[in-house]
Amino acid sequence: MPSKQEIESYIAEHGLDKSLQSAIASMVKEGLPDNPLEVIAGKLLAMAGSPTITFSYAPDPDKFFQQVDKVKAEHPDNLCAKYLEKDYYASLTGADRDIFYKCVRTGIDNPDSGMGCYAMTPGDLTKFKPFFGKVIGDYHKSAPACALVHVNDWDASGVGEGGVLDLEKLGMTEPISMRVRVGRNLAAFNLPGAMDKAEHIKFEQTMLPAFDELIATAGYGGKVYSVTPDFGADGANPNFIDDSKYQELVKKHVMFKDMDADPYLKSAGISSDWPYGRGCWMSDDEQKIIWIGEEDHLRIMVMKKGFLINEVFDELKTMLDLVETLDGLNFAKDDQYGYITSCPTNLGTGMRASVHVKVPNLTKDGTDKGAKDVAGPLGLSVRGTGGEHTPIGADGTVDISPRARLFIKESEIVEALYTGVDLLMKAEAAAEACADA
Ligand code: ADP
Ligand code: CIR
Repeated sequence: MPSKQEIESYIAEHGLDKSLQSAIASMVKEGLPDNPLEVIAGKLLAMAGSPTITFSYAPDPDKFFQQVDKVKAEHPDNLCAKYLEKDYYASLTGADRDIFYKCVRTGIDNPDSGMGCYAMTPGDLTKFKPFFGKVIGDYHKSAPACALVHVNDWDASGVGEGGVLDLEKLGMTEPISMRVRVGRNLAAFNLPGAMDKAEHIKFEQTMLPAFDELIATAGYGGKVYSVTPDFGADGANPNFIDDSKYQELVKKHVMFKDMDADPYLKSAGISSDWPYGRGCWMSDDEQKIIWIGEEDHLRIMVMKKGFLINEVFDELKTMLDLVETLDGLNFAKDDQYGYITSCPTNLGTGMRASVHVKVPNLTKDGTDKGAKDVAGPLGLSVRGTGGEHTPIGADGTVDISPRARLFIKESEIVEALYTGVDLLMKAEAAAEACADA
């Protein structure tokens, strides 16, 4: 351990302000621990060159489980709280407990969470399987002991009529907005919750040559839009856009919204260092988009207005095949759960296939409740027109998508969207007939 004198001379040389600032900045990022003074002292000691002293960030089991038990009792639908076990938590030590705490903290900070946890590194699902296995099995199959193995399968030749999913055939008269996205993460990086500012910047820089290749590819082109203020020691960000351009892209559903405003992401550290390492690439035709630095390293999507859902699906598959060949992009996969995503809800396919559909009669009260009552039993999620946790459109437009992502084929997801739209439109027509009667 360094002597008091060594610490004092370190502070004299580097400035107390700078040392404390760094310790406090990390607390602002991570949230206030139970033992702030110890953590600050630990950081000062570490800065003074002591590699041996580390203070655990995670709270001790008795203290933590006072909170966990309260959430367990009051929010039985919170899967994180449901499967958190004191003995297991206590069995973890050192860095493992710290990482595990980071994974589960959001579900306890936000008792109304449905899932309540995120992986911090690609290996967490395996390392903390006694917890994640149950949460994943329960969410995806209502079976905490579920041992199914995910299989990816994009062959949609057998869905609809010869692979065609035509919304006009369901009586849709106006083209609607369709979007299919997949979440992907690079095996070589921490997942977003554990990335620091330097890693966010490094990740963005890693993506730039890959984007250059896309831009040079016929049928893609386009450009990169980034909200990263600068590349730190590497200087200016050539793709930086100002706030008004960012807002314009959010309005067009091209860029994602301010992650820092999402309490679930915030307490998981996923929005940390916002807006560093955040941006997107969009093709010339404005239909192909890749987000960087949101809840997953990459969200790869195709979005356009029309009637043919299979077209969006096929175009995404073609783009994904190309992206997978790009240098340096090795996607993280799990032997049991397929593609690894931060949130266990997205595992497997990482796919959300959605349409914006107008259901004014099911949303007469101005909320999504009526639409959810109908959509829920059909296995469909209802979101607002700005995405998750946003309100529905003033004209009764909602975002609907199949809830399933894991232990299901990609082709089954788009098929489920098509049949789901059909059933929802029928329920909307019935609600209209009821209102007219
Ligand atoms: P994700 O779909 O990646 O899980 P969100 O639900 O937050 O995340 O949606 C992200 C953005 O995509 C939001 O701007 C949302 O309105 C937009 N979006 C989703 N589906 C569609 C769609 N079918 N048409 C237009 N925009 C969509
Ligand atoms: C929850 O547990 O309710 C939030 N963390 C949101 C989970 C689902 N959505 C998501 O990951 N995009």
